[in-house]
Amino acid sequence: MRWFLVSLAVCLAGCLPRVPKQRLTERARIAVAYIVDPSYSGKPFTPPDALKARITKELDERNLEVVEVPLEAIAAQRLTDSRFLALKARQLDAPFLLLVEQRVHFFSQLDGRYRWEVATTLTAARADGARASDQSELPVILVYDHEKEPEALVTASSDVAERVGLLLDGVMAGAELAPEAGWRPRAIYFAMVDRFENGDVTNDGAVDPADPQAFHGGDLKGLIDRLDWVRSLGFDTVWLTPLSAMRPAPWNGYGAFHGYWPWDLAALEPRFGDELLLTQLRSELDRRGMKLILDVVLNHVGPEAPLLTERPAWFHRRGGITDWNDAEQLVTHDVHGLPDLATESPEVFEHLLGATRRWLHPGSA
Ligand SMILES: [Ca+2]
Ligand SMILES: [Ca+2]
Repeated sequence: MRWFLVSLAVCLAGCLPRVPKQRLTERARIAVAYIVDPSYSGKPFTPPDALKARITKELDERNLEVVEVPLEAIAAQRLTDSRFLALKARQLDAPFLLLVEQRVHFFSQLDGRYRWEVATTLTAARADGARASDQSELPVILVYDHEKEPEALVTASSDVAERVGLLLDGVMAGAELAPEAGWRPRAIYFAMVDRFENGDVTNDGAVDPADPQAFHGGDLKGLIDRLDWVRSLGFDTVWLTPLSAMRPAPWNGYGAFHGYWPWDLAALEPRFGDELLLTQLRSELDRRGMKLILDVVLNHVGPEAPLLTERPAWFHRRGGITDWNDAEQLVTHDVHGLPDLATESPEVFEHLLGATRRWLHPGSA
């Protein structure tokens, strides 16, 4: 999952407007609200003063004076949109608004050092104008075991503050921002391919619709046949369960039909059709102005997948997760017995990236 988030951050960073650094001729107020959401459990909190001070400096350089809105004003809201509206409702004649939402994840331990990630969503606007936003995932390396979320936030503060500056430059210059102008799904239809529609019985293999753990025969042809119906419900985007070749048989009594037990990440599941059909699905969606989201499993392989014997060193092999409050176990141990890939290994990373890129251009070598 990680490389996907990184590529998302890179994309959105690229979307930040390229405008010169701005400075107001007359000092103006900016209402700022901060919130750090807990990664596992607990209540939202505010970031350390050092991070706030770094952002205040960045805004001050643009002649913006920070008026901080207390956490309580937005803490009851869970979504960016509603938090921003709550901030707007509280702003005191400030012509500019800024919402800073963060989340800190423990990622892994590397050579005695601790790797964290600081995820930040920034939303800014003139009080009377359109919103602009920026999302980033910043990796942070900490040295000591006792260093936790606050230290990770402080370490990331310069990068976060610089992104605040760039975002505000765009808002102050009135630049049209790509993320707002770009595509956003209106509604996403999530289809479990094996269970959605059997459009071609010749690819079924062994199926038993009476057995909830067996394959039921759904495929890409069935999806294509039903696209008009999906669109008629108001959906403009289809999200499919993983299409890669999957474990062919149940395991411990549980069926493999869902696709989250990959067998060969780069190959299309033959029960679903072939790559020509996937390309056809893509063009049929295009024709209807719809988008496709593919689901790719990067954390593990299916039980007893060929990769386990082909590349034994690519797996953590630390046993199952026994403590769901242990952040390191959550990342490096087997979830429900699924062999956990050592995604921090460059070789594994390249394998996952290469296999995933294949899905962007089906039919290519
Ligand atoms: Ca079928
Ligand atoms: Ca893992």
